[in-house]
Amino acid sequence: MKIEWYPGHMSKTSRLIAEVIMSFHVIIEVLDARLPVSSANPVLEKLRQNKPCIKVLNKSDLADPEVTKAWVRHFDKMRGVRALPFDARKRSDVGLVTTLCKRLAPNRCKPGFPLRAMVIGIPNVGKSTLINTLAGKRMARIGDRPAITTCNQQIDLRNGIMLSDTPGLLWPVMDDQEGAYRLAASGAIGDSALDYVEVARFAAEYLMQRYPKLLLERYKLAEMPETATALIEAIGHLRGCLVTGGEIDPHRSAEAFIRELRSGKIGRISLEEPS
Ligand SMILES: Nc1nc2c(ncn2[C@@H]2O[C@H](COP(=O)(O)OP(=O)(O)OP(=O)(O)O)[C@@H](O)[C@H]2O)c(=O)[nH]1
Ligand SMILES: [Mg+2]
Repeated sequence: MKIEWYPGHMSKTSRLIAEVIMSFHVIIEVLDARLPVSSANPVLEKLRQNKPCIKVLNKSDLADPEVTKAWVRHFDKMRGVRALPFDARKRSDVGLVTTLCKRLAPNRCKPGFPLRAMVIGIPNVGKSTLINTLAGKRMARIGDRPAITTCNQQIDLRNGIMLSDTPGLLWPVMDDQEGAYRLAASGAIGDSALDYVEVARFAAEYLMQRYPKLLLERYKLAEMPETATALIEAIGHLRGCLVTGGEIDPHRSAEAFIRELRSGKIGRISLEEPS
């Protein structure tokens, strides 16, 4: 099944961002640390042009730490880009973002000259969480499913910085379907646009190759099943995902596996690495 998800509010958001982006001084692009390339929106990259940009590698608490280090080295080679591994829920991490914003727009943050920063990124990546942590209180609605924020919201941090929260944005045509499957595995795509069995098979194949030990430990397997389908069946059996008659329910098994992957229960996993 081809994955494509572009609900109506996204095309409206895309137009709105295009209209106002030039009035911002810094762009804070929130990426998923587990898939920093697949979670980078090519439309936003184009709209941003040469605006100073902080790439926040969020949810790094769920990603493989060695791979995240390699991504930071990769991004820091790019001109005008600073990458920060991040956990947006942690207050201790957020000071770095404000310091970096001020460094990137040194003539702002003065009385009458607020620094305007726009927080952009794909759905469910943690934009509103980052804003709430920066503000020190719950200003933006958050939730563990995509498309929680559906319109722009301005938040005054009261330290000379004005932030704009934006709805998660994907792009109309997803040519890179491997990337789309990574996005689906991470939780950025709405349930209506994906087949859990296929996404679970895709993720299982990758994990069997790259993180076999974590799978064997989590599911207490003596040896790795030969195929991704057999692995998901074994997980379904273990989690009691059965239909009447005692057969394994493939859909519930796939969902159970994806839920555990997304929440980090299998371990710290990155779904892509710098080539
Ligand atoms: N483990 C982990 N979870 C996070 C982190 N940041 C955010 N989350 C969780 O990710 C989920 C989505 O967070 P939101 O802040 O609503 O994401 P968003 O990017 O604003 O999503 P949309 O408004 O739908 O585009 C919530 O359940 C957060 O608690 C993080 O750094 N680590
Ligand atoms: Mg949001």
